[in-house]
Parts: sequence; structure tokens; C-alpha cells
Amino acid sequence: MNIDLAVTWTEAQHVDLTGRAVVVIDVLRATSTIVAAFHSGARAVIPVDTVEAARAMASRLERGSAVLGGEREGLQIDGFQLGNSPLDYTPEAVAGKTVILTTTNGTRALLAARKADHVVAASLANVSAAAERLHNRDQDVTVICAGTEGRLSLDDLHCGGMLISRLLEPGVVRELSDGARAATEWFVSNAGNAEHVLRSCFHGQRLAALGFAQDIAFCFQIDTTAVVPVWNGHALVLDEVPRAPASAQEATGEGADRV
Ligand code: 3SL
Ligand code: MG
Repeated sequence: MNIDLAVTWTEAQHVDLTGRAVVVIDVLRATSTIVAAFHSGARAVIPVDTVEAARAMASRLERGSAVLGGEREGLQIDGFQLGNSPLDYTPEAVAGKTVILTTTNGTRALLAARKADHVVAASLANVSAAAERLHNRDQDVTVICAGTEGRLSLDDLHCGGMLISRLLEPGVVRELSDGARAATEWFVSNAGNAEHVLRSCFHGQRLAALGFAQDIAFCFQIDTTAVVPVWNGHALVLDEVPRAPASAQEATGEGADRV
């Protein structure tokens, strides 16, 4: 198994993902939110590039079947039911529903990963379950860290390194790229310090200043769920079987349009 890691979603756009398994990580906060949504019973999450495309997609879906979620500059978007706080994604808000999600970096990282053979979303909340899934596939892996404003984000690097460290077994040869090595060595040097990493990194400080300290406290908890969202060609779901519910069959537009 060869393991690579891109430190931003823009870097990932220049990487050949053909035939690889990809794990997308945006700990603060998009993939933490996505994992929370599935843990609360969401049916599907559709990552969308723009606010306009998200609104258009929602208007084509059956009323009540979908919720609009996301942020710009960290804040809930006008007219959207949910922001990008994982704490918003309760069973009352999302159980049985399709979440149409647009965020600054995380959903773009997911869209950049679509050409891969297999795509999963991970955060600290499901890192071991995601690693186990990748381990069982025994396929070359690319970790795509979302990054922040086109730059490396330590929350993502920490989670990426933790995930890679769970794929490293004694006696099994894994070939690590420089990015994968850097993340793993960062993680080993900072093992047990997820709270400090998330609170002290650039984006963690920015979220705290915006009043989202409770989100950070949620996002640094490790292995709180075994859900592993998987891209089925149209949406993130909890299985790989493509499905097209009546409510979403007519949806078209940017990003995925069927679940
Ligand atoms: O960049 C993203 O996708 C977001 O997760 C950023 S924020 O934490 O909601 O500000
Ligand atoms: Mg982020």
C-alpha cells in the first residue's frame, strides 16, 4: 500500500487519484459536521460548490426531504436551516433527510476527490472506523486535507497523521509520500494533544473568536462513532449502493444531484 497526503484541497486537484481510495478530512469543521449528520441519522449529504447551486438543488427536492446547511466565513448562510456546526446536526434536524451542504473548503475537498475509485469522509470522530475501512480495501490511499484558505491546517494534518498511523502495522510495508510522512511524524510528536492542536491552530483560534468554542470541544473528541460516509457517485451515504429516491430524481445542477 502506498499512502499519499495532500495538505490542501487545491493541492489535491493536481494529484492523480485514479484507482486510489481517498479519505477527505476537514476536522474544523466540515467533515466533523458530516460525520455528526450521519451519526444523527441523515440519509445522505450532498456536497455543493456554491450557495446558489445549493439553493437551486433544494428548490428541486421535495419539501421537507432536504435541509440546507453550510457556512461562508464560518457563519450560517442567509436562508439556510443549518450552519456548519456539528452541534446543529441533531436527530431532530436531520434524521431521514438529505443534507445539501456547502462550505468554504471541506465540500470543495470532497468535490475534488470524486474522480477517485473510493471516497470516504473522516474526522477525529470516526478516524479509526475510516482507517479500518481503508485497511480492508488494501488499496493505495490518498488523504486529502481540506486546509484553510489554501494553506495547511494543523487540525487536518493531525487527523491525517492519526489515520495513517492506524494503517501502519508492524511487518507490513507501506510506502509513504513526503506529505504522508510529515503528517505521521507530526501526529506521533503530538499524540494525545488533539485538544491543544485544535484550540491553538489558526482556524481553531478564528472559530473561537467567532463564538464556536463548543464546536472545537466537539471536534477534538476521538472515535465517538463508527459511521463512515462513502461517496456513491452522487452523494455521501452510509453504503455504496447507488440509490435514487423519488424526491431527488429530478434534481440537476452543480455537484452531485442524485442520492
Ligand atoms: O472550510 C470549511 O469547509 C469549513 O469547515 C470552515 S468553518 O469551520 O465552517 O469556518
Ligand atoms: Mg477546516
